[in-house]
Amino acid sequence: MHTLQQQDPDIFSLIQQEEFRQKEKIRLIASENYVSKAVMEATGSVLTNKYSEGYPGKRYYEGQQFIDQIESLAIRRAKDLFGAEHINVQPYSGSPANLAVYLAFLNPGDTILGMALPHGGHLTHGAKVSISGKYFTAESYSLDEQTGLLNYDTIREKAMACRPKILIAGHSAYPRILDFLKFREIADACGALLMVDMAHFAGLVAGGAHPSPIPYADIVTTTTHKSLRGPRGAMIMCKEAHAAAIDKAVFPGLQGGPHNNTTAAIAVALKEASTDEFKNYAAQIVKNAKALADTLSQKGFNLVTGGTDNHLMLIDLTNKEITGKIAAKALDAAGIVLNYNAVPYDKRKPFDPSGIRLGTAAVTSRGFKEEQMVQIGLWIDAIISDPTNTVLQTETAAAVKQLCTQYPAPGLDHLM
Ligand code: DSN
Repeated sequence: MHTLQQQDPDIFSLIQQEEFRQKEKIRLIASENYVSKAVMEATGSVLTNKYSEGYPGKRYYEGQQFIDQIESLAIRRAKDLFGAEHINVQPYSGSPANLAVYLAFLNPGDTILGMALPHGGHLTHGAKVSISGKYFTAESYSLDEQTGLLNYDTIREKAMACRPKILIAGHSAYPRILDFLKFREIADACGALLMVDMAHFAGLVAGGAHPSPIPYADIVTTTTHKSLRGPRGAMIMCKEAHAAAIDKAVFPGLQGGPHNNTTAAIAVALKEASTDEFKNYAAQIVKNAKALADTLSQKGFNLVTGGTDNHLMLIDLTNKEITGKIAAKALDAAGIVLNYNAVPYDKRKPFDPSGIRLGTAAVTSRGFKEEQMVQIGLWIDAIISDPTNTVLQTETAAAVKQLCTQYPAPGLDHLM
């Protein structure tokens, strides 16, 4: 980035500091990852200069000779990988993707039913503060208070009572595998479309480490930058019968020109996700999550649902007599980055909740395995047991940095 360094040293310096932060810290934010250098190069390419409203072969501006091929390739690779009938790769990110689905099938005031935000759902699944909760009649289902698990009987009861037009499955903080067949049966019983938001676990689906929702759902949305390890973007997959409605909702319904640089980077990420190496990666994410979950359980941490089947875990810190925010800030100072998070039936407020959320997609990208997960679990325990010990935090941060040096993060090998 020599040109940037000369032209705008302020921004150059901040980007460089962020590069070192990502290189030297253990990043456990469940929605984050490290993309490859190839994905980054496509993201930073001249494709950012081009407008191309419309779809391949049917654009509103000329000069699409290469853009059409790039978008078609991204679509073909996504279809091959996920087996969906129709795929739109243009949504700017996960929230616009979900909104496009609502625009395609709902009128203002229509009912949607999704997982409650404090129980692990996403803002766009009908949270009152989001457009999805303001423009539509948003109903929600909760987790079982005893087990922290989805209870499909209560979801069915709720669905039959409120008769949503769209039933949403998917989450930002649920550590277990979803039963897509059960969701399908509930959607059929209440006459709803089934939408699955697989943003968090799309990489696991791609790598065969999580069941695919594609055979069951009418529509599947996903971001491309979480476990799928692509650029910040999104895709909508659907049955052919819904293709026209989805495409029209994305453009011209919700968006203007697609971000072609992102589309190209999605295509690159999809190529990477089609390899055996990625299958191993996806399997390792799950193994790493289990190893970390086991270590933390042994140290007396209260994992919501008792463990994990996917890439993430949610910990209720109430028994440790520390809030999620204090724990997250102490860990950050120790070089371990995660987010504080509400837990089901949390008695505290969302901005100062009782839990923390951890995910293993990013650390697995840098080659960490079970052994490193055990070490991370021990560090987390030590820091949370003594959250005001700044000496311990500084020492741990140095040890974290030392460990990270042995496992170079993808895309950051140019740093000394
Ligand atoms: N912000 C994302 C997450 O952290 O789960 C969801 O969009």
